[in-house]
Amino acid sequence: MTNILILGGTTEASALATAVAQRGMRAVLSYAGRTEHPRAQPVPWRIGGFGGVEGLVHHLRQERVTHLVDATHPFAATMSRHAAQAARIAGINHIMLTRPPWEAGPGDRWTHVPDIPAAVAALDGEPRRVMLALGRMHVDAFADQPQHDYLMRFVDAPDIAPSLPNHRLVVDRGPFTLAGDLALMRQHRVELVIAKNAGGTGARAKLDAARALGIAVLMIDRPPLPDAQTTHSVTDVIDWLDHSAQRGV
Ligand code: 3Y8
Ligand code: NAP
Repeated sequence: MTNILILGGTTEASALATAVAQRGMRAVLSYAGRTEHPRAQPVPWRIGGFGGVEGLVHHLRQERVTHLVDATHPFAATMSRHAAQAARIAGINHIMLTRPPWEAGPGDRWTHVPDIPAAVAALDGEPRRVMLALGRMHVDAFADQPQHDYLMRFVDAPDIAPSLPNHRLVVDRGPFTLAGDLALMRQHRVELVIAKNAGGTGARAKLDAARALGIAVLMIDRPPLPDAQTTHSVTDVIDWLDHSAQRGV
């Protein structure tokens, strides 16, 4: 009996949950619990960490999970590493559903940096109006560059105000639209956008808006992901589920 655990938190994870629900397959979608009101799903969902690799192995065995689909965000590198390790230890089927990295096109003014610290270092120099579209978890790193005027976007209102002296905060959850991000960037006279190379469609709008407005982008490249079976397509995951279920594994 196929029993799927989807590690979620992305547009693709939600699309997969819809596809498996439509086929009447047994699945649970898992959130870390980073946001106050995560999107409801058409399959049962759970919220909270597992307690490292050991905790995840225990969960997989206790819940008799047969297929682990890691559909987390490309920057959720710890979760992805744990998922690959735990699936191997528990001896269950495992696949990663990711999205291709964004690539600069005509008119894009991108500078690639390898990680968050490099993005912070790249902000040395004169004050600028910077859109920090990285969410809440990495904002404190930018305290080393207090001279800029930051526009930040969080999913939830923070309990305590961010420590950056000159900042404005927008509370909004994606997926975002080109019209919305054009208006936001014009309103705040954004001069530079800092983004993670998340890929996918939900966070793309700010890049299309930056291109239209001729604004430079500091693009943070993805952390390395485990060497595991990977696909970019929900349909491929469904085929993988059907195929391995037929093989009775
Ligand atoms: C809790 C689940 C869906 C999934 C929607 C996608 C698209 C909209 C765009 C910007 C960039 C950012 C951030 C972003 C996007 C989708 C997707 C995506 C980026 C929710 C969600 C959870 C999270 C966690 C949250 C992080 C933050 C990152 C905001 C739900 C809405 C910046 C990533 O406040 C916090 O602590 C937020 C933390 C991790 C990164 C960070 O470092 O702050 N996502 N985002 C998941 C969990 O608990 O397991 O609440 O419904 C999901 C989505 N956010 O089904 O509709 O697929 O990527 N999420 C980035 O890409 O840079 C916003 O503002 O332009
Ligand atoms: P992370 O740093 O890779 O993971 C840190 C710990 O959070 C994990 O070890 C695990 O705790 C717990 N965790 C992460 N994802 C989980 C999930 N889906 N279900 C249950 N526990 C989870 O992860 P992150 O970058 O904080 O991302 C957390 C969530 O936000 C993920 O669902 C991810 O898809 C979503 N998200 C993240 C980003 C981003 O920019 N990082 C963007 C959009 C969405 P234990 O060790 O206790 O098991």
